[in-house]
Amino acid sequence: MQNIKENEYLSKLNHSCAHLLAQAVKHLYPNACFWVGPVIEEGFYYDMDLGSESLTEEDLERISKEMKKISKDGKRIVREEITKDEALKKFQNDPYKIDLIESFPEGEVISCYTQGDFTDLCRGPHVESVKECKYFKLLKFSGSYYKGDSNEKVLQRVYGVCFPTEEELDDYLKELEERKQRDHRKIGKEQELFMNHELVGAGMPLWLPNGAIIRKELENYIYEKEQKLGYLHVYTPCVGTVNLYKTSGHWEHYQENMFPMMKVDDEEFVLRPMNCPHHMLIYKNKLHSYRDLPIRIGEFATDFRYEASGSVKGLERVRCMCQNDAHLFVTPEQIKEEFQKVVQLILDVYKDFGIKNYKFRLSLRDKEDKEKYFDDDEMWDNAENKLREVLNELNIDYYEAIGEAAFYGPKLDVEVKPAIGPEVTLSTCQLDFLLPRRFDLTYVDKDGEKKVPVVLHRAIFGTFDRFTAFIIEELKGVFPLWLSPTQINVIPVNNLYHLDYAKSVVSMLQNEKFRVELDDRNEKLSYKMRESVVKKNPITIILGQKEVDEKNISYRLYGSDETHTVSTEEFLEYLKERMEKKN
Ligand code: TSB
Ligand code: ZN
Repeated sequence: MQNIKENEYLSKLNHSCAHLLAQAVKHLYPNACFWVGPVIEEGFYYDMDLGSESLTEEDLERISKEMKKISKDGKRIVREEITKDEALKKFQNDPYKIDLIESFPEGEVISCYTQGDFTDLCRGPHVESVKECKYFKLLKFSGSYYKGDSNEKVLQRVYGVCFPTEEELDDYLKELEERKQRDHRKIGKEQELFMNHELVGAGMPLWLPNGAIIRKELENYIYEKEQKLGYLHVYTPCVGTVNLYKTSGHWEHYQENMFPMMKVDDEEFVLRPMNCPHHMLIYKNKLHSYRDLPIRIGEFATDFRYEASGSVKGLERVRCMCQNDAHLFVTPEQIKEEFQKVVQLILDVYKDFGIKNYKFRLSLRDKEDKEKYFDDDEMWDNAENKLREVLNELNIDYYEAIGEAAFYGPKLDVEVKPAIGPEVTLSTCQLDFLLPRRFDLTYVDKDGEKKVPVVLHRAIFGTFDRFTAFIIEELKGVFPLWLSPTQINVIPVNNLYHLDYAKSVVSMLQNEKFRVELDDRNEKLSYKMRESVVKKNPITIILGQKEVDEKNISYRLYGSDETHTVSTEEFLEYLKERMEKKN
């Protein structure tokens, strides 16, 4: 899917279609008032106040029909420039537009666009005539707060998309359907990977047994890799005192992302949003010489972050998450090599999972934003230049984004695209000159002088939550053997004659630590085989008289109708090979 905002004509077309939507709504709901109707990556939306009316699917149909009628009529879209006073007069019946107009600086020329009986305040540009907005689809509607503020009124937001040709619209709708099919929330429910419950709370998913198997395997996988790279894993509490987070600077710069403070006896605690402070204290627990560095402290650490209730999404954006976190304490001379190793680890992991579509983003501070970012221009310039230098030396292809840095330093983020919704950050590697200073960390250098180490914060999976969401979608719910909750499904052809042998095969495989299921229901063989495919079991074993007599195993692989018959030893050998080759 191309980004509509990045294509000039598509952008204009969708913007005009948003006006067309508003015009049709105005015909059907004469008292409707409108807030904003921008173009987004996948089309457009318009926020509107329909009084006490709330929309239904049928309403969308009706609105859509009206839009078609207006489009057919083919009125031209005409631009007009007016003064602020004229604008205030023109839109006097629409409090939302008045609010907008009042926010414009004095003396600014205001433009509006008219098509037939409808005029909208708008910067433009637009297509020439509503006729061009012929191939559109209203996709969905939702509630949205006026100005995005939860204390304000709830408006109705209608989403749509428009293309120049019917074919492009059809292609998009087909692709959208395909993406909905692999949405991790849908697959998560079908395969019983995770659930949510309002009594636990929004953004607090519960991992079900099948999901927990995947998570455990991911933990083992990355733990083994990190161990080989010299990481030392720790366990630390998922709370800290307010003072800990005051020391780190989170309290000052990150509080809006945190759960509120709670008092226990005389102490003030917070649920931690990050683990860096805990790891800093672990570093500080001992004296260090330059010979000890790098020290790499890793943890699968639970964090809590305040995310807006409207933005939480399955496992992808949660309020309780588990980071695959580590903090690397290094000397300035070691930054480049350690950074390179982290990038290499990210690339290795992506290769194992077949992740090919990703972008590196160099996330920098916003110099103007003194609230979000620690105020020390020299430190920031130094960190950003150093990171840029490292990335250039490592020949990494990246783009820069202002205002995306952590409050303590710039980051190299890896962005991926979920099935539905905007891009998210998966892996991250961050360069920090600040926190070691705030925690008074030191090491004794070659010359006997005490120096301050530099910290690299890094998370390869990001969080287990987000990574799992992503691979569910990437793999469309078809997990490789090593990750699959059920690895092998065993079906006896006839329970009367073949069940005993089937049971012996199951226990043999369980002894070899495979996750095996036995389907001994009194159902038809063809039915059970079909169901095994629906459940996306990587391997289905079918055992009949021939297998019983010859002590063989016949199996089918997911996605193939071919049956292979082998001895038990050969089968185990085959399994071993597939388990080792992660991808
Ligand atoms: C890497 N202190 C660093 C750490 O040492 C840190 O917390 N970085 S972070 O803020 O970028 O978070 C790490 C990763 O967590 C992100 O790259 C992202 O993949 C993941 N993440 C962030 N917010 C959420 C969320 N709400 N739900 C799921 N995963 C999230
Ligand atoms: Zn950190």
